[in-house]
Amino acid sequence: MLRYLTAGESHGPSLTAILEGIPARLSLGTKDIDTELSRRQMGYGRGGRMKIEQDRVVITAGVRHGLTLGGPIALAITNRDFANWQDTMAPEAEARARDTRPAVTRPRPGHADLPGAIKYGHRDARNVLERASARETTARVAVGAVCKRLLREFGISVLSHVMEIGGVRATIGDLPPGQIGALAEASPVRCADREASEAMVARIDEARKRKTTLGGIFEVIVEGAPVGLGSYIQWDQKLDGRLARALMSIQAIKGVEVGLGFEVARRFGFEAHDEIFYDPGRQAPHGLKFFRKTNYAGGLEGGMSNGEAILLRAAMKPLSTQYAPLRSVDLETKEPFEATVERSDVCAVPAAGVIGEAVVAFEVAATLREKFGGDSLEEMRRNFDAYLDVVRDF
Ligand code: EPS
Repeated sequence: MLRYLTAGESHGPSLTAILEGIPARLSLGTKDIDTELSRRQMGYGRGGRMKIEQDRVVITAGVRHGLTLGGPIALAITNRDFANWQDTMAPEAEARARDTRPAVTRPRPGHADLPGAIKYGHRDARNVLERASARETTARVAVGAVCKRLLREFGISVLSHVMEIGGVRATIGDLPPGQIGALAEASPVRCADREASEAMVARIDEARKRKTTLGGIFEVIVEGAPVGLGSYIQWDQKLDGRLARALMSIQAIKGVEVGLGFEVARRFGFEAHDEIFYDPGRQAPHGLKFFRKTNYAGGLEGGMSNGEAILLRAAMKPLSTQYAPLRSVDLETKEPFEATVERSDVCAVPAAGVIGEAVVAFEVAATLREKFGGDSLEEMRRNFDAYLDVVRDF
């Protein structure tokens, strides 16, 4: 079983993740992870914090001489900003007397502040927001990077691109996923449509001027997944359900679509399903001779991968921390208030796409581990190859 946990506060000393279930003998270096961490930090619309942080991983367990050992892998990423928050975030009781930052008693609409403070009995919403913060996604991207490394061994790749920011929509057309990915990497908002990219940047500038924030939509594409990951057998084994939960669990995500998504509800049945064809000479990397000419299902049927590309989209709300805040009520005085200025990002949709890749990579890797098992990479590969032989001859 592949599983992970993260720990860490936004302005605490560091973020930590433990990932268990990666087979032994997978080649893994800090570079594999750092590349993904820096991709998450880019994107037009980020705030001042990203100038402080230069996320780098330290692998503290599970890897020796560049190869995984088969035990839990522990990953740590230092928060450079902690240097400015030591007394505020120190674990020691004595530090409280030295902390000059006032308690956070003004909950932001849309943030975890109010329900979190009531639920955990905190009078200072800092005790909530530090963990609820999207800074936590750094640890998830580190985990996702290891999963991507494993997926690559089996010819599976995961990429993302931004489709919409603040109502500005990209037109992508029928480009192959690899090209969409490459164009997105070259765009300041990770959008494959150059014109839309520029309009998105202008929209972000407008939002900054208006002291507000913007959300948007990104798409994650998984290429090369073999047919049969996930299962229809039980509700919690359905890959589409697991992917939707994973994406929805990213901070600020409010909607997830698979394939056609909500559009499928507006069509007749004959325009909603992907007809099945067979070509005995087909040279698919995963061996499947059956294929589709459309991909309305987004590569998922009956909770299983069907051999086509997996297509997922997620909608992100505008960030709740704003320079011109919405109306709220002070937790202590119960008085209404309107203004507190907080450092914040204007738009984090480009980063959210990278995080989407990470959580999707984890779920796909988890189903791959479930299906093919193996304690070492070699054993896992033998099981995988034996299955592909069956798929090829089916
Ligand atoms: C965040 C608020 C901002 C963001 C942060 C998420 O941080 P700060 O309060 O320190 O200015 O920059 O995102 C990150 C630090 C990150 O690494 O993505 C929040 O409240 O969620």
